[in-house]
Amino acid sequence: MQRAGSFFLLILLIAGVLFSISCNSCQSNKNMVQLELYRQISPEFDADSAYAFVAKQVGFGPRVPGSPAHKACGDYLTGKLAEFGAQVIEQKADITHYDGENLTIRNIIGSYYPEKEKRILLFAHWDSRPFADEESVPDKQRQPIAGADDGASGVGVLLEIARHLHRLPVEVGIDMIFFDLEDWGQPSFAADWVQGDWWCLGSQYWSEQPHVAHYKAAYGILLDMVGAANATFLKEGYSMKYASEVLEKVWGVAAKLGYGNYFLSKSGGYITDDHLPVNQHHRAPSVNIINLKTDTHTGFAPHWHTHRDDMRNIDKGSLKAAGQTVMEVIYTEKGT
Ligand code: AHN
Ligand code: ZN
Repeated sequence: MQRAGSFFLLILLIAGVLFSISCNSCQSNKNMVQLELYRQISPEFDADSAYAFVAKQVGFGPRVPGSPAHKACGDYLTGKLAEFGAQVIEQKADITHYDGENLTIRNIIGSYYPEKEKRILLFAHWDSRPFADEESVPDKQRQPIAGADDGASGVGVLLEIARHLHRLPVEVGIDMIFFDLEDWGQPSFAADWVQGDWWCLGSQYWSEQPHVAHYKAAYGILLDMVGAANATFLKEGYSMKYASEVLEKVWGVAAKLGYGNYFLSKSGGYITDDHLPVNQHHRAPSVNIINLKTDTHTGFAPHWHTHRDDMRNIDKGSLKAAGQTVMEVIYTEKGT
């Protein structure tokens, strides 16, 4: 019986349609297998639209904090969130970096139904790395990257979700945060290593000083590097440690939608990323949807922190899998 059930499932998966097998009557009647189609609740995530939002960001040039491209892209993102009906708050803070450089953090926050108590936090980083330290040639290592996957992809998916939130409401409050200064961690070629947590400066700041006093969300979802072809979203370590229920919920929804080939039931390493301070400061138990690899020396895709992280690496199938899954999660969430 089980073999027959698996056989059916395999065939149907190949057809690209997800079925759930209701097998209550299997024991009494060997030939009775009921197949039930999972009906998607959320509106159709448009991967072409998400792709265009990624391309638009990359078109500004590297979004290195302090640069004109960074300023222009930040203005674009605040404008889009406002256009899509969010209440926009910009959080700015001056910090001094490991190299003594003074930088201003610009976190961009878009809120839907700010009056609602039950909230879901969706986040990504919008800055791009000032270095390509995974390049082998020293000259190339000192140039900023385009950051199509690393940065722009997560923000592009969230903008597409914002576009839908404007048209069709959800039952819960949503906060989208585009964090700044995630990716200015010390480069591998740094001569003197300065002790400190130099990654995720925007999310560290917000986690300590949230835009709303005592902010808490029911849960949070980070999208980091969700744009490359054949992305594999492994179960990242801190996500399992701090937010295992959220992780099972999100991965379960992905499986029901037929994206089990992206959201794998396999654990990945612990990644210092924007969800870490959010979890540590108890702002929301948060998971990281991030493309992790087991066959590269970095643990990330081969284009990570190189000049190959440009639009050639962006794949609509991966954007769709990540985007539709997150949309289904929020559109099926009940308000209390
Ligand atoms: C570390 O490599 C320590 N963190 C990776 C976080 C990251 C960088 N995500 C994107 N770029
Ligand atoms: Zn990065």
